[in-house]
Amino acid sequence: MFVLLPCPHEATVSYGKGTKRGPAAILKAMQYVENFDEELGREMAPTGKLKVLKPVGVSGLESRVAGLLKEDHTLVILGGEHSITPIAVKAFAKKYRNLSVLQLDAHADLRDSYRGTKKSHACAIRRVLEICPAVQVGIRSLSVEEWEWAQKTGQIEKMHFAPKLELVEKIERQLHKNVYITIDVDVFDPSIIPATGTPEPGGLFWYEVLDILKGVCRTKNVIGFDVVELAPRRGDHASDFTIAKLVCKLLGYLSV
Ligand SMILES: [Mn+2]
Repeated sequence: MFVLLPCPHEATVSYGKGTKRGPAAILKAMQYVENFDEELGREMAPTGKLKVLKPVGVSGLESRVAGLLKEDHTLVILGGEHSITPIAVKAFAKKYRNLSVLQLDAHADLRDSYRGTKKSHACAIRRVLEICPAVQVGIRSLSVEEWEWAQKTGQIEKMHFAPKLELVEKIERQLHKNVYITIDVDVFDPSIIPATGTPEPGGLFWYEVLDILKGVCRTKNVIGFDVVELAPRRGDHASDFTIAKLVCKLLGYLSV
């Protein structure tokens, strides 16, 4: 069973606001995504195998995820801001050994703290790395402190910068057997997803992202994923729909 858990958390966004409306916009747009997929030759989200849960607040997220993992569901968390990821990963790490996180994002999110809090979305992957390893893809924005920290700790080896994306095989080699995927929608080029708080030029395009996800789903045990930082804007249906289709595509890659 695939379980969709909305977590419309918004507390530390630094620029454009509105990511608390992300989960509802994704779920609404998903109703209009054609479920048949020509690439797979079958439906992406198998009817009767997809359950949408009531939204959870950030304070209840870890225990909710832990409870759902007891039931062997494949969990999809819809954000909300990126700070929800380390909270979810904490629960996954208690169940799964050999866990890695695959982060698709424009930003490194490796700050130890940001604007006085360690729980900022700008610190999401630094917090994840306190739990398990992470491979970072599509990165094109980081501070000098993040750059130096990544050099010092060797994390730089697992950072794949947007202009020179490594082969999918290299990314796969750096991941452990069990993989949790976190997709910050700003990994995409702002020309296809303008609806996000801190857009960065020079991002990935639709088929580049799909190629990475397809490869990882084929070779790894993907045990869950989240999609964060969509900040819907009135009149911009394309961003909402693209992310809804991305969720459906991932469900399709994961359902065999
Ligand atoms: Mn980001």
